[in-house]
Amino acid sequence: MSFSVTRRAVLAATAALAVTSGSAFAQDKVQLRLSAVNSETDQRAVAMTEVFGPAVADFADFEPHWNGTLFAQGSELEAIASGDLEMSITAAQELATFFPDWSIFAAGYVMQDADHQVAVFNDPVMDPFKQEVREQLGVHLLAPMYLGRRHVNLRQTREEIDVQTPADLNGVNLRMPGTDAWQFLGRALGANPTPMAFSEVYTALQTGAVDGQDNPLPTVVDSKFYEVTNQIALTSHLVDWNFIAVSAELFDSLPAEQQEALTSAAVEAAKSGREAQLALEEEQVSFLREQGMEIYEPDVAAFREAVQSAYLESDYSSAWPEGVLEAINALGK
Ligand code: KDO
Repeated sequence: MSFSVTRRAVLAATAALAVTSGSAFAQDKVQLRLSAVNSETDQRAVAMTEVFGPAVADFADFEPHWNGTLFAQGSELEAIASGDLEMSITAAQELATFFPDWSIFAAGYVMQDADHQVAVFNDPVMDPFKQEVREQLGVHLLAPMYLGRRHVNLRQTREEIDVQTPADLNGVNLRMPGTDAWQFLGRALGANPTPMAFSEVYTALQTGAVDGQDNPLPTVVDSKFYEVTNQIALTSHLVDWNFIAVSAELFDSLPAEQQEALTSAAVEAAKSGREAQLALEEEQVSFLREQGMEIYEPDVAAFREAVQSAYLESDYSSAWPEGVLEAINALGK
């Protein structure tokens, strides 16, 4: 039996095959390279890998690069702006180098806790801040990531330095991240801040190049800073947060349903990471004490008073738009 197969029939069969097999005819997936300096075991990395990546897998290839292996700390935003990177986990302190008014979100003793961060990020008060980042830097902020309560972590024993008030940090060489906003916070705490990339902190503590550093307990554990330090004064001087950031140009190129899927994936990942980080903060005081760390409460009121006064008397607060600090405070407890 002979039969002629028309060209139309072949094309129809091929198209049907492509649709069912999702092969070459399917839309190419968008590439999402993310660069961040935290480790792959940090809760932010776990959340992005286990929650965000799978949630966008239908239309995006999520490609995380941890430990600063793709871009150095603080260079990610410019990489996104120049089109060399699609995503990062950025910080208010990094955004403040481009937009001074962002320093309000990096100021000591302003953000109160994880819920406060979510409330502020989703409140209209934040809209002008997000808009200037989007319009002037080409970066779209998807969700806030809880990093945790930053404390003063020193090589010295409590017998050598008992941290009760900022006066006790006089002369202490405290590593702080590199931007001006971080250095100001180190001085407001009473210390001599040393700018240094996160990747160099362990060795600097080990060699005594610095006396201490400030990070949340989960970072002290994840980066094993407890191996090279002896005490933590629970100053809680900054309830720190990061932001899941994506190229605005890339985001705008996606169809609406993919924009919604990307946003909800980031929100869900941030929620997952926040809950994990809060649980770690609860349980790690005892873990760190088991490692021999002296952990204690200083005179937090004295630190709060000194730090808040330093900001209010500084050029930083003069860059804060009228009424924003009050609006942020009103969203807290
Ligand atoms: C740090 O360098 O101390 C810091 O905590 C600053 C944060 O903004 C963030 O970059 C963090 O490092 C890294 O994600 C490593 O935890």
